[in-house]
Amino acid sequence: MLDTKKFGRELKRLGFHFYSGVPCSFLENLINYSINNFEHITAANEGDAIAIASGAYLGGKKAVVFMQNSGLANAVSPLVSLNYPFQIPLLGFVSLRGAPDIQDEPQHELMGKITTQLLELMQVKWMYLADDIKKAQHQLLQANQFINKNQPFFFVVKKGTFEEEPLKEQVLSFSSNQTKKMKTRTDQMPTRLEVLTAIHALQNSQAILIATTGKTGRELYEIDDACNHLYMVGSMGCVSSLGLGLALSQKNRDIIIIDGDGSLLMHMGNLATNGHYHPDNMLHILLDNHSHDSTGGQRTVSHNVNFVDISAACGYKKSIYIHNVEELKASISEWKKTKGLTFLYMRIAKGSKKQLSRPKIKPYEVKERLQNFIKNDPQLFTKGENTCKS
Ligand SMILES: Cc1ncc(C[n+]2csc(CCOP(=O)(O)OP(=O)(O)O)c2C)c(N)n1
Repeated sequence: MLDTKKFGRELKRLGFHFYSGVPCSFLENLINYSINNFEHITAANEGDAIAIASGAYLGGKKAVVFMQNSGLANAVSPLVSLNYPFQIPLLGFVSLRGAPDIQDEPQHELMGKITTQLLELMQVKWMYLADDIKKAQHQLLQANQFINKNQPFFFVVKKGTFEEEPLKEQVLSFSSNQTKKMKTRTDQMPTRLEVLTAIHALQNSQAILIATTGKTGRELYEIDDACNHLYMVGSMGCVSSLGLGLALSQKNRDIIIIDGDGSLLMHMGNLATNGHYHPDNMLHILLDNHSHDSTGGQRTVSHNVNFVDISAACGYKKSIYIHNVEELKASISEWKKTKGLTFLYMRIAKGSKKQLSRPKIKPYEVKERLQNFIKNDPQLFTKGENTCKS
């Protein structure tokens, strides 16, 4: 068995300071160590844990994710469409429930057989974690080399690998809504392009704009391809999780997330995680066109959902219904002064312009450019302009 404390200290020595995941009983002791000792974000879903940790990585932290192998299925979309194209490395620990040599429950049987094949299919390098501390320390050094080359690396963890590590009393924090403004008049229903243009014009020299999957990112790219932008080309639904990890690791920057109704509905548990950790420097804007506009305008079910109520109930400090572009501008300007985790909800028209280009810059280039922006901020700005150039 591994001495969990020794192993945890080794992770720390190698610079892994940020942790996120969803628990599994096979990983219980390591996760307890992480909760007791590290910055640990409990995610609602393993895919979001991947995105939260990836955001922290963008913000300069070496990050670790924990998950049961059943949750590896939840993590497939971000692993293949976020970590792979953006070349974002994470260290993963995935349990091996349903291993062929143990008695386990039927729901784990198939995943137990295919866990390592699934990692291989996703081109994620992996090893079975040794249960001898000397060997495990050596394996960590090997894994670290992959991380240093911008490649994710996963340890597959068998039952009984870690010695007992009791969970200390977890201090519960509560975040409560302070301002909730509901719909009071007719919506202006501007186009997404008009709204994105307004948001883009209002950012300041240290803000980072993250645009959700589909046409939101493509339209932002058309407005301006700046080094403080990130276009979330894949991993639909994970934009605010990426933003959360980034906001928590870059507390002096404004992190502005532009979400879509289809995307938000896909991972609505994020709202609860965001509300609980509630970084002051995060602004979450939802542009609701009641549709999956990017894939042909098919209706979502968002017409039946009150996102202002939901975000408020999840602990966003402010949840505000925005009726028109002027209100949006006023709320963003106000937020820049007062901060606090804020949700701005806005109805927009369906549709976008006919010839909409796609980012020519590769995702990993966007990532590198953003990392440079985070490191060198002022130099990338031309005096008097409010966006940075590549
Ligand atoms: C996991 C996943 N499912 C489906 C898609 C296909 N897809 C790309 S954008 C999109 C619609 C997104 O809808 P919404 O967030 O409301 O934004 P809108 O297109 O309306 O701007 C879909 C379904 C995808 N990229 N990833």
